[in-house]
Amino acid sequence: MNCIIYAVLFLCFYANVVTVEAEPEQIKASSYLIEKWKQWYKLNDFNHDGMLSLADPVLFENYFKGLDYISDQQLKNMTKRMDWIWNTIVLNNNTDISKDDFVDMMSQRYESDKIAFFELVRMYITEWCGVIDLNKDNSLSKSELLMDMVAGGHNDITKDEDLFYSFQPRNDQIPVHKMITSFIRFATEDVESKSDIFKNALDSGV
Ligand SMILES: [Ca+2]
Ligand SMILES: [Ca+2]
Repeated sequence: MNCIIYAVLFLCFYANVVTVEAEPEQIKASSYLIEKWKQWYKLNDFNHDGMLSLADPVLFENYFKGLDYISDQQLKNMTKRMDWIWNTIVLNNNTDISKDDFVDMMSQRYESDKIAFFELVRMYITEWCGVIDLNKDNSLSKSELLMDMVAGGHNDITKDEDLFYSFQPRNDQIPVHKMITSFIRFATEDVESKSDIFKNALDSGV
């Protein structure tokens, strides 16, 4: 009888050891995701100098400063959001970042905490929509999206319009929530067979 008790205790102990020592599943970023992060980098390189730096959002903001119908308050709001996006998410408080370092940073964020990474991407695109949605109606009109693209150095209007229509807008408007879910898919989805509006647009050379 004692032997059986000892055997049971041993098995319980062994099971605990195995449980404690089991390695947590390592989530590695797929080559498909890394390829998309490189496209994300290029998307943000507004001045096309091959680096991401504060010069990129400055160029973006200067485009809007030249427009008569953008109020001082709108510019102030834009600058505040852009500063946060760049310093917190894109540059991670560096003055500039290379493509390789950007990909390494995203990989490290993704692999250390996938849920936190999803949240980071959600905050990124939500803030972006706050920048683009100039009239704050929670929708992006064609002119709002096109201004955003041109201000960001993506000057091929035909391709920018293709991007707009790929969202299948209703009444010529893209709901902000659709933009947010589409970008989250782009920056976090590693299943290649899933449709991806941003990936398709960037593949076409937007
Ligand atoms: Ca740049
Ligand atoms: Ca709007």
